[in-house]
Amino acid sequence: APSRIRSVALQSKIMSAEDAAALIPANSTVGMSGFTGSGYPKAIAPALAARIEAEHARGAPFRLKVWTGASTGPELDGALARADGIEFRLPYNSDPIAREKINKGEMEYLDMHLSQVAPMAWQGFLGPLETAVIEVAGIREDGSLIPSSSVGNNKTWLDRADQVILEVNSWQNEALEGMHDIYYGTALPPDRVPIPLIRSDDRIGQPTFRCDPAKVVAVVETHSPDRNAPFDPPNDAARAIAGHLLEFLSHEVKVGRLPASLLPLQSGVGNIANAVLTGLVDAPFENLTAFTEVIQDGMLDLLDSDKLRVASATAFSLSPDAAADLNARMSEFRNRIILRPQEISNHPELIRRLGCIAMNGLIEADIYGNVNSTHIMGSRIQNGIGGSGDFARNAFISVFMTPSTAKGGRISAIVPHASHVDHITQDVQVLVTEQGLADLRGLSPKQRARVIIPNCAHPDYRDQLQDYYDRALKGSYGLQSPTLLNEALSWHQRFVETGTMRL
Ligand code: 0RQ
Repeated sequence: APSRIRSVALQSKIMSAEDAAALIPANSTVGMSGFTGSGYPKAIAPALAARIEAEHARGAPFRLKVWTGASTGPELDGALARADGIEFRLPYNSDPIAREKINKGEMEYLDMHLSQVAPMAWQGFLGPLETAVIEVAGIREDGSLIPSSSVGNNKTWLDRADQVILEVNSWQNEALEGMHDIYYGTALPPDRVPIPLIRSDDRIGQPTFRCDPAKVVAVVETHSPDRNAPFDPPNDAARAIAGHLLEFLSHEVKVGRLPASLLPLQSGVGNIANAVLTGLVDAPFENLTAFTEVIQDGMLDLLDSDKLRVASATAFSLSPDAAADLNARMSEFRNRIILRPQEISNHPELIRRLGCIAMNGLIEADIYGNVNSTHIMGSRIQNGIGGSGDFARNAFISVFMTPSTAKGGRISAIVPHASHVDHITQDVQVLVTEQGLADLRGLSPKQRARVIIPNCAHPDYRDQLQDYYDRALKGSYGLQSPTLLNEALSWHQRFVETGTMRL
């Protein structure tokens, strides 16, 4: 008998990915595992895409509502989007083919706070969930499931779906068993109770998912790697941003506003966030903890250096090299990494109690510190808000960081008026670019503009911003947040028309 499937009852459900995909009803809702490029179903999703293409070829409608933890891999979002098999997608996407479909208006996309997906699925307004398709690292004798390299919303999909399809991936390390903490104490109001987690490394749940064996209609065996893109080595801008931020944190420790071991770190997706973690390896902080969403390469470096004591997250998000390294040394890291459901890893109650230091990337910020994390030129989705809102609003200190320009300098990341707002000024306390850092805490909008423009804007755009602000002080309807309504979005319009924001 296959060693990863220890439940005799479920061994009888083993079948091919094609046969399992055939069990998914046309035009239904599927809750898939997957968070960043880890733990998503790698055999059933492409088999499902092939089935959808065949159905479309004979003129039959077949488009699914696809729910996940966050982004997945090319075999899932890429294959299903290419087959035109997704009618509606939530809550986060970074796949280029799916992104293109969304931006062409061919796919509906609901971009949600990641902590809210599970409780909102339970509220019921998202509709029924016919099928859960979940990658696991193994099935125990009693039918309970050993989670894979991401937890995401799997607990909720398994509990809520009418039928369950399991993909048992033997590529995933067996030493993952025992690393997870699956908390079953959540309920909808009025029955909600406090979540008993006081420190990042508390374990409050169980190591496995429960799963009603009667709901399992298929078990598929795979041996396929997670797919995460490699990180770029930190460039000058990333190193400068990390430098400014580490200097700020040192200063906060010196003046007694942060303890010497800081507070639990949250670090977002992308190269800059990864570079900051790498920078922490050489910084003078010890005994760090992380209460975050994803464990990326820099987080493993920090664990390796013993600067980071423990990391709590919902998923790994590692480059292929780092994933191979982790797999080879999983038992070393086992007791220092805890993977939780995303409704716990990103829970506002816990983030506020722990006092996380949130560090996230952005698309653009305006001179008053409103942050756009999601939309290019106000209308094209990049990825989604992800967990940045969960953390930014509830953090002890909420930091946003970005290179000061994009697209070879043709776009300023600091603009007169954000073309879309994900994080309002109240949720943005520190803004960092390679030019410098703006500590916005306690500042009014006009005071914020006076530090953001000189500290954060690129020299090529600084005068242009200052000129806008000076004229807004004279021509604005009101002077709380001076705005020239007919000019506020003119930088974006200029880029759309001429390919640059420069005058
Ligand atoms: O485009 O890929 O075509 O080159 O956006 O930008 O500079 O590589 O930065 O990888 O850190 O991503 C906000 C997208 C930044 C990310 C965002 C273009 C740029 C490039 C990527 P190309 P960079 P990063 C918890 C936290 C929301 C979710 C989140 C993100 C591409 O951080 O998705 O925070 N955040 N989750 O050229 C036009 C601008 C631009 C721009 C950047 N102003 N105009 N294009 N780009 N700024 C973790 C999770 O939720 C999983």
